Amino acid sequence: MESALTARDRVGVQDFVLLENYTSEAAFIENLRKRFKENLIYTYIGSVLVSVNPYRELEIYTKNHMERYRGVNFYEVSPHIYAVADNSYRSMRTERKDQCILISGESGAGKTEASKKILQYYAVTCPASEQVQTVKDRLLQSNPVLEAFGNAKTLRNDNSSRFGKYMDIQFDFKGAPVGGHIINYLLEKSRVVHQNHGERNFHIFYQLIEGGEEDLLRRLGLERNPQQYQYLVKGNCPKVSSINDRSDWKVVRKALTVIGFNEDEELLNIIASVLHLGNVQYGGEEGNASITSDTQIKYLARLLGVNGAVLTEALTHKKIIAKGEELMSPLNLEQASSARDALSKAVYGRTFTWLVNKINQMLYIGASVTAVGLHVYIGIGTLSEEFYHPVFEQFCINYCNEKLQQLFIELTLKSEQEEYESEGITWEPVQYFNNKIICDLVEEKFKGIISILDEECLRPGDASDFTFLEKLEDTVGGHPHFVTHKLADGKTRKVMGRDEFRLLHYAGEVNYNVNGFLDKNNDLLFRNLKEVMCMSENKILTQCFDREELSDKKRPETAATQFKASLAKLMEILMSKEPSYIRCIKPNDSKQSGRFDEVLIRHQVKYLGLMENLRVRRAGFAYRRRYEVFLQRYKSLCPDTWPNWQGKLADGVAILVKHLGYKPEEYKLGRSKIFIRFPKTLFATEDALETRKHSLATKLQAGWRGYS
Ligand code: AOV
Repeated sequence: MESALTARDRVGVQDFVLLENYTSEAAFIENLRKRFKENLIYTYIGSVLVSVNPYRELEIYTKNHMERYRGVNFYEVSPHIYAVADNSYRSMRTERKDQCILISGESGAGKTEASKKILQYYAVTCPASEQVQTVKDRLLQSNPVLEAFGNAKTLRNDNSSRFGKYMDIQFDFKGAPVGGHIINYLLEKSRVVHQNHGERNFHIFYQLIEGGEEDLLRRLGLERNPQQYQYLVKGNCPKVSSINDRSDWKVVRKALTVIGFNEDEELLNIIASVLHLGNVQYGGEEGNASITSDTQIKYLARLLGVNGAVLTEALTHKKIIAKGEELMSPLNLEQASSARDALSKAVYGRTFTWLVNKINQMLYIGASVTAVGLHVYIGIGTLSEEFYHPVFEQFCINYCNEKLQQLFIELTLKSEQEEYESEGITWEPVQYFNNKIICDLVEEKFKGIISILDEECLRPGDASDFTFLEKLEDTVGGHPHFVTHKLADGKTRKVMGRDEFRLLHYAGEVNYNVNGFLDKNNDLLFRNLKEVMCMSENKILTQCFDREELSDKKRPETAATQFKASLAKLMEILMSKEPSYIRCIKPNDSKQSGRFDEVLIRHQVKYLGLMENLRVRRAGFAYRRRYEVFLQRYKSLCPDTWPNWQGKLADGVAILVKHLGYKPEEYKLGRSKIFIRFPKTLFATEDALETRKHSLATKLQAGWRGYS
């Protein structure tokens, strides 16, 4: 039989708080490595679940596993995502408090899979009625639809979500799911018109082309060859071995039916229109773009339900108002191409939001039956700098991560403090890095980076990405977390480009290139293109492009400001819930099972703030357990508590630990829990238990009865 000591040596500890040297990053990584080698992908930091993507199917998600985690205490069984799911569900039911599960990690680390596992767990284990079954089915089926429209193959992940997702499930008083709601954040619209080498556009385009029935494609004017479409050839990657577009198409069609869609035709018209738009080519004089062939326009007019001539004019001209008069000014080739691309992005982006709203309508059963909710927030995968030139989108994502980190530390500290207080144990303050300073740098009114960006976007005249950078230097130049190529003594920092600024994020430094910041933040669609879309007869587009937009004199909010507002709302929601966390780690960049790339992992441990989290959790006590659980496990080690302790639980534990020789500085007794300061104390007790079991087994074999 393997002793507790050798088992620990082999598989590491299942909770990082039990690491002897808890401040050592090397020890942390070593523990992850040991467990990963044994296919133990889950480890706790207290109540936080750390998960390492195994890149292989593990036999740990069966119905039996679900049963094993149902209703058991967090620490009684080995760490698992089902334990987190079950724990949140039970807290929601017993404490009647909204719960949320926050899943974060970089692209490809396993966030989406984790959320699916949680949904599956609830789908199988929660009680159901016929009505509930419909909600369950719709909830499950919303995934393939959202993935088809919002996911794409990137270099890092063949099925990468290109948007942030917040999903909540409502339960009735019996604990059955009765409704749901999804909020989407920051869809990467630029992917519609451009993909990096080795990447693809959103899955739905390829699914339609590969899987669409012959007569459907004929109606849409599409050919069964993705290489024919300008918007699909940029990444030079039409096929991916792990993806079967044809069968995925069938899954999506079926899912749309289950969800209860009846706008399939309009939706597919829009998808086809985007492909046709991409093939609109311009020729003509430099300053005077014209469309070379009207084939696409004919299809576009029909599919979008707009007038072809008006659309053609809007794709080649810009409406300007001079001295109260409307004039059509011709666009040059570059302007015309970017107007076309802006239209494609707007059409796709708004359709995506429409789709999410539509799914929400289908998931909405009626507020009256709602008792409490369970919320799952899936963060946006961080992109690594090696592959992407950090630009505007990256800036927004990192800002989001910065806010989530702030929330995470605050809430972890808060819950630690609350537990100490409720247990009547003195709280010992913990030193930690507060990243509020960086959040402020980005979002502060008037002098934060977003405010300065908006100011430049609104300023008529010569405003450009460079003037934005200059203004940044003037305003936040001296900030300790902001750097540009300019040095204080007027010299130049050689390692940085003149079009870059660097932010010192809590997770590390990132250089952002300012090119495109103003355009992307403005996210403008020429007025005449908007007008055309407002006249569309496509049932979906009439809901996406509202005529009121045209009469609205006020400028629409910029992209960064909208994002800031939606983040603020999200933080508010999350703050009001009981949080659980899942931190996902990607073990290597080649999507291989069994490969543990230490450099990559160390980087993630850092930016997920795991060491900081462990420090906060370990600041006082490494281990805590409810009295009954502690007594149940170790009562056999003391003749006074064996076989059953009849008195008060706290007294039993006090007698037990005295018998075990615990020194006063090693532990504290709270109202309902014992707190143990060092892992070694607990390990000694575990080893004693193992020895006792071993000797008992030997004695039993020899026919012995009684205590010893
Ligand atoms: P992500 O959500 O974190 O990336 P995914 O959940 O899509 O990452 O995971 C990427 C791939 O890793 C999946 O397609 C699976 O092949 C594999 N994988 C992840 N978790 C598991 C698991 N528990 N068991 C087996 N395989 C797994 V992104 O959406 O790019 O940020 O935006």
